[in-house]
Amino acid sequence: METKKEFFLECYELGIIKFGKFTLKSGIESPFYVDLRPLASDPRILKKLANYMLEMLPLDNFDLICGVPYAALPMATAMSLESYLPLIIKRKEAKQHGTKKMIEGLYRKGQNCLLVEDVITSGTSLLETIPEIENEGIAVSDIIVVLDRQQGGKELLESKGFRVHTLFNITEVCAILKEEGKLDDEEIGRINDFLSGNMVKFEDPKHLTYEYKLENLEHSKAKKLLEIALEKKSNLIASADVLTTKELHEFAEKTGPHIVALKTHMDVITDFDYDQTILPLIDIAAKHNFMLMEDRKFADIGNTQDLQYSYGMYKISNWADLITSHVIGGYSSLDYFHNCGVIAILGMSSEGTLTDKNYRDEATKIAQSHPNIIGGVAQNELPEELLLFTPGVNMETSGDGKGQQYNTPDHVFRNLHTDFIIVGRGIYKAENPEQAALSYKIAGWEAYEASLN
Ligand code: BMP
Repeated sequence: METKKEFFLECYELGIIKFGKFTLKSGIESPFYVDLRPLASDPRILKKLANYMLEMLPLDNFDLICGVPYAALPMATAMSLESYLPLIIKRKEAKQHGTKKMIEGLYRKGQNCLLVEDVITSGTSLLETIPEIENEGIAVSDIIVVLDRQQGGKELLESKGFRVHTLFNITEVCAILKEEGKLDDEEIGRINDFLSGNMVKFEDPKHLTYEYKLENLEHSKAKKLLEIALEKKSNLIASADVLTTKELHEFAEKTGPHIVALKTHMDVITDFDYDQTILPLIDIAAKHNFMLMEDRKFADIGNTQDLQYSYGMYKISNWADLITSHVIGGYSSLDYFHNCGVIAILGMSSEGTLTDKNYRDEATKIAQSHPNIIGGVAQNELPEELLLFTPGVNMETSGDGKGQQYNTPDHVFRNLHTDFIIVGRGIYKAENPEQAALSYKIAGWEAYEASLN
């Protein structure tokens, strides 16, 4: 049988609680935000929710059931269907014409109504609702609430003589999420502070400098990348998604002075030839002091990745300083990437990507613990021991019509604390790619500097 904890985790997956910094209606800043409306969009969960709540109640005491509009309306309806308790509907505003009634449905004076609420905070909205029901001659003795934010509402209503039943409270929910590794101690501390009435301090973590990372990261490829960044005052990686060796070399020559790395998809080069394509590219990289990053996105078992990395016509291990790899094959699938820095694909920039929070969290754990991994490709902030590489950067447009989603350099430095921006079409499709590379280099560096303050 499913436990209450398992049921909560199912609900949580619908995105009903978010942690971070939220400004509430009252203007107060809260470390969490609750919105239970998504529960009504999953009929299976809504039905289970109704039964969990019904099990907690002395049902014989009630003649009617009523939800506080709007979020609790579907919950009360589901409870009515499961228990055969007749439903009445409380309006938010009285009808402008006709009966001007506040309560709709069939009821008689003197009946006892169970009130259903989604979230209880201070209790004031319930205290406003109850008299409107009582004015119709209906009694209210019990209130059932899905989630108690533990901000005094339950106690206030109990002090007025109501019985308040709660399915979950925030402390219990935090304990479950902590156990599941979905909340860390710092967040729990902030929530506890908030619940005990203290103003919560949200220190906006400052972006760590390249100097700091250079000192603290150990992998030689990470260090090299940071050294180049500081030397060139650039955090730009140009993505050379061109189709011929000639275009590749020209692009590398033009952008070379402004970039820290050139990212390639060698498998799209139509005339690829190891000696013709790779050897001159290595020289260009040395001349302009940038690293070579093969965006191979490995996604297989260790043995296959080992073969793909060193054999076949691309012989990636011979020349790539950096490679990208999914971590979907698990920790040990990454063991064979020697002599390069692995950048793990943690979150993708494309619309509808399956890299949801749960995937990203698990993938990030692997990235943090694997010595071959120096950072991640992601669209969210990463732990400080990982370098963050952000593609989906373009200053001209917000998408490409094929699912790519773009942000500006300013956005990704300010909000994601990215370390390196990856720009493809913004540069190689520009009229003057060299000039465009310089513009992205300047924009990226200015955004980095601004993010430090
Ligand atoms: P563009 O700036 O032209 O959209 O190119 C982005 C580059 O980054 C492409 O080479 C793409 O394969 C890569 N990329 C991405 O866009 N999003 C991701 O999540 C991961 C990527 O590697």
